[in-house]
This record gives sequence, C-alpha cells and structure tokens, in this order.
Amino acid sequence: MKLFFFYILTFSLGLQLHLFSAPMKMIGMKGKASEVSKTIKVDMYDNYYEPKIINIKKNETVRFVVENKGVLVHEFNIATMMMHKKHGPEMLELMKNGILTPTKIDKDLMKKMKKTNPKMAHSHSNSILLEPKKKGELIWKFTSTASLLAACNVPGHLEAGMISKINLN
Ligand SMILES: [Cu+2]
Repeated sequence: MKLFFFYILTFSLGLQLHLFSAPMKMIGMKGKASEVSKTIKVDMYDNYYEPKIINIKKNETVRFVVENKGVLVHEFNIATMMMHKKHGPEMLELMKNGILTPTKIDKDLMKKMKKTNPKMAHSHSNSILLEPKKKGELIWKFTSTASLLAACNVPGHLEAGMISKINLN
C-alpha cells in the first residue's frame, strides 16, 4: 500500500514538474475580446472567491469580470498548482520591496522596479491584482487540458482557501 502511494506521489510530482517547465501555452492564452463567448463574474472576499467552482468548455474564450469586495489586496490568477507555488515567493518579494502592502499596490514603485527587475513588474496576462473595492477584467482562452486553478498568491491567501477549481469540459 505504501509503495502504491509512493508511485502516485512520484507520478504526480513528475507531471507537475513537466507542466512547470512547459511554456505558458500549457494553460491557454490571452483571449481576444472579439472571441468572448462567456462572461463570468468573480467576487473576491477575504480570503475566498465566489464562485468556488468555475465551469468552462475547452477552447472557450472567457471574460472574467473580477471585483474585490474584501478589505485586502487580492489576485485572480489562472494557473496550475505548480505555477501558483512558484508565483507565491514572487508576491512575497513584492511585499518585501514595499510594492505590495496588505491593502495597497504602489504602482509607481512597481514601474520603477520594472526597469531594474522585470519580474517585479508583475503584469501577466493570466492574472489580475486588485486593491479593495476595485474591479478589473481578464480575458482568457482555454486551449489547454492541464488541471487549472484560479488562486490568489498574496502571501497566505491561497493557503487560507483563496482558490477556485476550474472544470474544463
Ligand atoms: Cu487574496
């Protein structure tokens, strides 16, 4: 029995590492507004999303209308679990640099940082970072069959349950 779990563990780790090293294409691509076939409203609270399960058809282009109804800064990021785990430390770095505080995003400082460290610019097409009471949009085309999750990588939030499952049918 123990050996069985060991195999499962090595298999899933191997799979995750494979997805991790794969290009962004593995999770889909930035969608075009003209191709949007469905709009999904996502509300952010401290620390969870509504809805907790997001149903999407393969190859569908979805417009996410995201609103932060909490009192903390939150992120809506579409990725695999392995990518989320890699992204977490980057967010921690933003906090250490003072770009990100629990309730604010210093966009000027973010722009300055961009020149010295492009990673800190933090504008990926698969994610959106919102201050409390702010609203934003993200258009994503789901061309991949990878196991995807929407999660918030602000330190501690994913662990607290700020994660929604994306069902691709
Ligand atoms: Cu959050």
